[in-house]
Amino acid sequence: MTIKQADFVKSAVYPRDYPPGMPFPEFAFIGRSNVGKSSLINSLTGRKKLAKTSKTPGRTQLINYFLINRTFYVVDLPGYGFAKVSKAMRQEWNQTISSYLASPRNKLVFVLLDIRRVPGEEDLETLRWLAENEIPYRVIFTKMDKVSGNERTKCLREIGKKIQFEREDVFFHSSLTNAGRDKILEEMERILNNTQEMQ
Ligand SMILES: Nc1nc2c(ncn2[C@@H]2O[C@H](COP(=O)(O)OP(=O)(O)O)[C@@H](O)[C@H]2O)c(=O)[nH]1
Ligand SMILES: [Mg+2]
Repeated sequence: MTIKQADFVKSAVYPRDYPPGMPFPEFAFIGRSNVGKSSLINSLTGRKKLAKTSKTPGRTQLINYFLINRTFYVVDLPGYGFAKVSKAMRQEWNQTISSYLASPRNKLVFVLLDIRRVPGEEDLETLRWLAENEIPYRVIFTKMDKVSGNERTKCLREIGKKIQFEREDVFFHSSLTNAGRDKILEEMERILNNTQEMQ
């Protein structure tokens, strides 16, 4: 799939603010703050500044909707797990994320995990929640350029102690080199051609 057009649609917090779901299906990107969600969206769309990236974690508090090729949405969700915000603020973000996940949208969720980190409680909760609620999802390991082949194996072994996954069901990506991008785009295209695989 080639992405020819990518346009920012709107930011939202509450389901009533989401753009109309029909007739567009959507791919949502979720993960801890700083895992590389916005960079991945930019890499996939080939647009360097579509989604705002940041060295300072915890910047995106809103759900950002982008319309791709006028046929589907890409959704940049607020990052979870950022320690340096107040408890009240964190609860508000978690509420924003869980309302989104529970909303009856035609969606598939990409869960992003940093290849170098053992998944945290919030990652595990997200994965459990998606499985329990039968929301289709895929895992993408980010920042692959930061590990060598050996380190990658080691990291995957550690991660494998926390979450169960088949090697065929996960994706690997680097926003620096764009490695892994085409596999993810192929999967998105495949799913768009079988939208019954989405929730
Ligand atoms: N080396 C490397 N750095 C990355 C990669 N993806 C993101 N980053 C960096 O990680 C930081 C957070 O990225 P961002 O996309 O804003 O994360 P978000 O908070 O999940 O949206 C930024 O400094 C990015 O440049 C990657 O694949 N490789
Ligand atoms: Mg972001």
